[in-house]
Amino acid sequence: MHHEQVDDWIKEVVSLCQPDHVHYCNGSLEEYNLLCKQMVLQGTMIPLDPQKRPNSFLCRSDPADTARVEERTFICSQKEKDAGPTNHWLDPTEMKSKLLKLFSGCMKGRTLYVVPFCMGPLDSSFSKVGIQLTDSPYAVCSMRIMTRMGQPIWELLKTRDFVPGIHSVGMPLSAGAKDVAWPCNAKDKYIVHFPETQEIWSYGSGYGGNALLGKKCLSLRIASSVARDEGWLAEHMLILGLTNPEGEKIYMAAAFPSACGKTNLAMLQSTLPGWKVETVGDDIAWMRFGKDGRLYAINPEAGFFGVAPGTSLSSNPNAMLSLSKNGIFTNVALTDQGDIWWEGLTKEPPNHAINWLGHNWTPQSKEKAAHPNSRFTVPAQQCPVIDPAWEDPNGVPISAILFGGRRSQVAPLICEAFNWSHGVLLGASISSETTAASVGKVGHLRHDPFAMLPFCGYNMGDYFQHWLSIGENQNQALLPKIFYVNWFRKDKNGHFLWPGFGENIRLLKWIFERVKHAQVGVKTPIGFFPHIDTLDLKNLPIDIQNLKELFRFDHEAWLKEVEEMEEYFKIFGENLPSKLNQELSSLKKRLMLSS
Ligand code: GTP
Ligand code: SPV
Ligand code: MN
Repeated sequence: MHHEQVDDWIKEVVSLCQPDHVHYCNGSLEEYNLLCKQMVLQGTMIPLDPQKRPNSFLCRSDPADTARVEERTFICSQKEKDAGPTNHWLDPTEMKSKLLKLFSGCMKGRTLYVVPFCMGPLDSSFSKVGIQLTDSPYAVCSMRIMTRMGQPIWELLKTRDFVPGIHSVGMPLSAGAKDVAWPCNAKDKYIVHFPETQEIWSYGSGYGGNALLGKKCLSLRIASSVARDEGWLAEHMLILGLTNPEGEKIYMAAAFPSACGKTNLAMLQSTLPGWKVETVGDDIAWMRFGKDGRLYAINPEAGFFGVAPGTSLSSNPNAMLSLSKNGIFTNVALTDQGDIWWEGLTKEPPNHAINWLGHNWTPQSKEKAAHPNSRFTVPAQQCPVIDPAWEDPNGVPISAILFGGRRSQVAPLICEAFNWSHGVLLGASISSETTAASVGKVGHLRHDPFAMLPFCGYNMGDYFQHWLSIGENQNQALLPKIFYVNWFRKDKNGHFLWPGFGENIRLLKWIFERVKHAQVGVKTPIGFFPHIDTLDLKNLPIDIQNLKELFRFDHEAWLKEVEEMEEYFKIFGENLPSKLNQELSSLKKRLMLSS
C-alpha cells in the first residue's frame, strides 16, 4: 500500500472495528512502561521480582490460545493453485466478506493501537515496513521487542510503501463489561494472508505468530511470495557466525522446523576450545545474492521469541543471559520468589510454584508447570554473543546452509549434499516429528519441506523451483555448501543418541573445514558422510556403539523413505519441478545400485 494511503486506511479500519480509542504508537520506553502498567492493573501481566529480573513480566494466556493455529491459517491468492496443496485457501472475495463481518465492531470497548514497524535494520534496502493495527496491548509491547517499532518508522513511511496488517483478539467489550486477563476468541480464529495485495488480517488469537504480524505473517508468508517475484529468499532459518581458533570466520544459515533447535544452535556455547559461535538471528533469514556472487543474509527481527522449556544455563547459557531483564514471559510458571520457572530450567524443581494455568503446582502435580510452547520475548541486543554484524544493512555472507528436523530414526547425524540441486532435494525432503509450537498432535512424523510448511506464502512446488533457479543462475563455486543434520536420533530405549546443544560445535567445525575445502567425506547414496576420523570427538563422552548408530545407513529404510517421497511429491502435480523429480530418481537409482 502507498504511503499516501496510511490515513485513509486507518480511518477505514477504525470505522469498521469501532474501537473506543485510537492510539498512535511512538515506540518510546515511556509508552512501553505505561502499557505494561495498564496490563498489570488489568491482570494481563504480573511483574516479576525486579531484584531478580528487572523490568520483566509474566503473562498467562487463555488455555484456548497457546500456539500457532495452522488449521486456521489461510493463503488467499486469486487462484487456488497459487496457494498450492500445502496451504489452506479461500477465494479472496469470499474471505474478505467473511472478515468484514468478523471485524465489524470487534474492537468495541477497546483501544486500537497503530503500530508502525520495520522488519530489518532501518538503514537497510532489504528491510520492509509494516503497520499493524491491533486491539492487543500485549501484541504492541511484544512488537516493540521483536521489531524496530515507533517514531523512526513514521519518518520512513513518508517515502515508503508498507504492508498493512489488521489484528484483533476478537472479543469486543459491551459497555461497562469487565475485561479478562487474556482476551481472545476461543471459538473462531482466522490468520489470513492476501499475497497479491500484500495484506494481513488476523482474528481471534493474541499468541505469538498468530498475533505479532511482523514475524511469520509478514517476514515469511508475505515475504516469501514477494521474494519469489523479486529473486531472493525469505526463509525459516537462524543465522550464525562461526570463528575458528585462528580467528577465521564464516556465516551459516539453518532451517529446522518449529521447536527443533534454531535458537539453541544460533547461540551455541562451544565445548571445543577456541571455537566461537555468534548470533545474527534465531528464526528468520532474508537472503539475496550480492554483486560479488555470494549469498547475503539479514535477520529481519530485533528480538527472540524463544521456546522456554528446556532452556537452562547448561543447555543454552547465552539465551539465559539474554533473558535476565526486560523480558515478557508467556505461559511459564511463577515461583514463590517472584521469578520464572519451566521444565528443564533447573535440575531441582521448586517445591512449589503457580503454574501456567494459575494453579498451585508442586513436582508431584499431574499438570505441567509451564506450557510446552511457553515462550520468552527479549531484545536481541541483550544476547551476550550477538554478532557484531547482526545489524549490517548489507547482511552477512553465507558459506553453508543446513537443513534438519526431528527424526528419531533413519536420518543420520550429518551429511553433505553433492551440489545445489541435490541440496534442494535435501531441503524438500525434510520430515519432522510435530511439536507444541503448533496446535495439534505432538510427535507424529510429517513432511515439512525447508521447515516452511506452515510459512510458505505460495505454491510449495513453485517454491522448490525458485530454490533450484536461484542456484542455477549463480557461479557454482560461490554457492553455499548444503548439509542435512539431525540432532534427534534415538536408541531403542528412546534416549537421544547425540548429546546435542554445545556439542553440536563438533559438526559446525566439520562444516567449517568442508567450506575451507578439507577432504570430501565418504560417498553414500544419500550424500557425503564424514570420515569418522575427520570429526573432532576429543573429550566427548559418547559410546562408540552410539556413534555408529548415528551414522548407520539403513538401506531398506531409505528405499521406503524414497518411495514415500515419490508419493508426497505427487501432491504438487505439474508444479513439481522436473529437476527435483530427477534428483529423487537419481537417489533411488543410487540406492538400488548400492544394495
Ligand atoms: P521455534 O522458535 O519454534 O522456531 O523453535 P527453534 O527451532 O528455535 O527451537 P529451540 O532452539 O527453541 O529448541 C526447541 C526444543 O528443542 C527445546 O526444548 C530444546 O531443548 C530442544 N533442543 C534444541 N537443540 C537440541 C539438541 O541439540 N539436542 C536435543 N536433544 N534437543 C535440542
Ligand atoms: C515457530 O512456531 O516457528 C515460532 C513461534 O517461531 S511463532 O512465532 O509463534 O510462530
Ligand atoms: Mn520459528
